[in-house]
Amino acid sequence: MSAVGFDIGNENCVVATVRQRGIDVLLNDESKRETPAIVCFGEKQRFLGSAGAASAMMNPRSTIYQLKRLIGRKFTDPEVQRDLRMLPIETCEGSDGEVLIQIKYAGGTHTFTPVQVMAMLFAHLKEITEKNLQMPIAECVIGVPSYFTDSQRRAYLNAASIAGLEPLRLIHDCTATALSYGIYKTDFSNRDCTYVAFVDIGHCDTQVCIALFEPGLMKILSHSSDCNLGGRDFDEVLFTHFAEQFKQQYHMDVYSNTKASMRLRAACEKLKKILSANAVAPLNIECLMEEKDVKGSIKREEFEKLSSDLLERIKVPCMKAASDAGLSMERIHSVELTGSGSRIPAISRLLTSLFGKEPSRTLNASECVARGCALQCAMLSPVFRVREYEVQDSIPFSIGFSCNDNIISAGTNSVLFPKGQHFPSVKVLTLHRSSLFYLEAFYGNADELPAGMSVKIGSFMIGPFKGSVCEKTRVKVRVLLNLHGIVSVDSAFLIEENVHGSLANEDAEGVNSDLTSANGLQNDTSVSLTSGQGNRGDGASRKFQLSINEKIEGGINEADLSEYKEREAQLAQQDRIVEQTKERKNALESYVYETRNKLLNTYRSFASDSEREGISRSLQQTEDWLYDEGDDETENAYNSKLNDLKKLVDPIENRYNDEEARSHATKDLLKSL
Ligand code: ATP
Ligand code: K
Ligand code: MG
Repeated sequence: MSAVGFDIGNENCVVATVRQRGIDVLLNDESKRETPAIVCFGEKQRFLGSAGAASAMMNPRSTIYQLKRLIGRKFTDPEVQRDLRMLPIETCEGSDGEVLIQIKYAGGTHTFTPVQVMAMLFAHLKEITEKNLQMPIAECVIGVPSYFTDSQRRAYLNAASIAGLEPLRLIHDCTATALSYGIYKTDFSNRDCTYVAFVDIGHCDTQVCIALFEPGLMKILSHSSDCNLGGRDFDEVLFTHFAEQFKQQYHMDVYSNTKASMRLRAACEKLKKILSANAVAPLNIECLMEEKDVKGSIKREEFEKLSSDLLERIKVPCMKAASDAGLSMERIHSVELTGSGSRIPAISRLLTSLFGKEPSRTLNASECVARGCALQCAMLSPVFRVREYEVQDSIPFSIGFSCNDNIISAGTNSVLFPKGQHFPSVKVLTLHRSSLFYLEAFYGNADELPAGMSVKIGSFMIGPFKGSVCEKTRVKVRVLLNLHGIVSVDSAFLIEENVHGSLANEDAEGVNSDLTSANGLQNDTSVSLTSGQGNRGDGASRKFQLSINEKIEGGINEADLSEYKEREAQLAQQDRIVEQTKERKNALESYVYETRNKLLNTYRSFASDSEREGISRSLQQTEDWLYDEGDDETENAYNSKLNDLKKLVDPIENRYNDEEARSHATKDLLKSL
């Protein structure tokens, strides 16, 4: 058994597993620890991960990257539109408002949702894992940004399920990082409590959390983020700078040319990385466009000046996280800086002045999320024994419920799950209803959400009520904020009062049970919901289970999901066939060359002149065929050509083998004499 963790970055994915001793990061097909989050559709097959990155330049219009930006979002979302302008792929709006990606592939135009494409990436990561571990896997933990909404989280789960994965948890990236930091830190035990800030600057986003470490416990006090601030924004600063410069210098409009833009962007990213270690960096691109070579250079100082607005913006989520945690900067014991986007030296300087202490780099900046995910997977999986360690995460957005436009409030809160609430969490609502009703779930504060995200989560139809219920009856609804940070209505019961049995205080409408934390889920004893339909036995009241129908914003129904699964299986099968065909073609090619060689050497004295001539002719014909109509044939065609050749060559090979065996036997015989 193995516990698996996936970090799905906008640019790079990392896979980690927990084995007997410690956590390993797995290598992909190219022996790299990071796998590009790229899906590329070639002429006949898909290229995933590293292979996708290698084919991207050749297939710019059928290469999908930055998937994290599109999944679970609406096509008309201004942020999505802004991202799509940077991607050279064809897209349109689906019937549910989702993004549809149109790809020319295998002789036709195919339409995929971001969920389907994410599933392809998941399937690829699953394959990397299975190759490494040499066994099938399904259970895993997947990292998600804390700013992901309900629909984005559900989209990840759907993608995972299409890929045959069973996530035990979607865990916030920063929480995973904090876990991989905290579980090995024992020097905390001496203090009462220690506050640590985690700052992750990735490719497209910046995430911050403040964690409290106590012996055996880690509590996330706050999450904050800027989902539009990452390494790619620094690339864009350089891109704009040089595009402008080249306009003046070479009179070329890079923006007008897709390939030139892609190449300049890639060159700017390289330049930025060079500037992290050097005071000045050169830029040279041959034949950028209109057959012109371009040259330029930039100093680190100038780059920092150009990116001063971006740098300033990093402070915002840091200050917000501290203030949401109710902490002044002095009370934060240390700052852990992660994410490869954080390697720009100016970022460390900025954080040093903000927090009043230099950020540490105790953790492996690019692997800590995946490691934390793998650890969490081991902790959740019953087959692993991991040190007792409690993880308490908190939600970054308030979640409310309403019924017939009346907001259901919990105590002084107008929301059911206030921001900062620990989860998983269960709330039991008591409502008085006489017929079918709807509960609406929504984000309680639009300002907390990333710009452009809808506050709607979904609606839950409760009922119909069986038989005739004339008077308003008590209905108990269990609302769950689960381990993935997804809300749902877990169960609903109609409570039929026995006139004498009911307790006055239970008659009030409202939230009459608030069971928080992971343990709370098991300790939910105040309402016994396990007994199901029927008599409760004590004569006080009877409960009847009501059916629940959920309609989730941007959700996928079962029929579509199984269609996507089937489609993914077909595509995977198609890829396998293409790979096998390539392999058979190679086998035939090498057989031709090897045999030709052997005829001149080892087989020479075992074939007659006419045999040699005949075989040579066949070899030549096969070679010509391979270059001509046989260049693109089926697996069977290659196999049958190979068999035809073997029929001619085998008699000679047999003679040769017999002779070899005879001479060995003679030698052995001589030796034994
Ligand atoms: P995200 O977390 O936003 O989804 P990700 O996890 O894929 O994305 P990372 O792999 O953490 O992102 O970081 C990728 C970013 O780090 C890229 O923008 C890359 O240019 C940048 N980067 C990598 N090395 C350096 C370096 N030496 N100096 C500056 N930036 C770097
Ligand atoms: K990553
Ligand atoms: Mg990341």
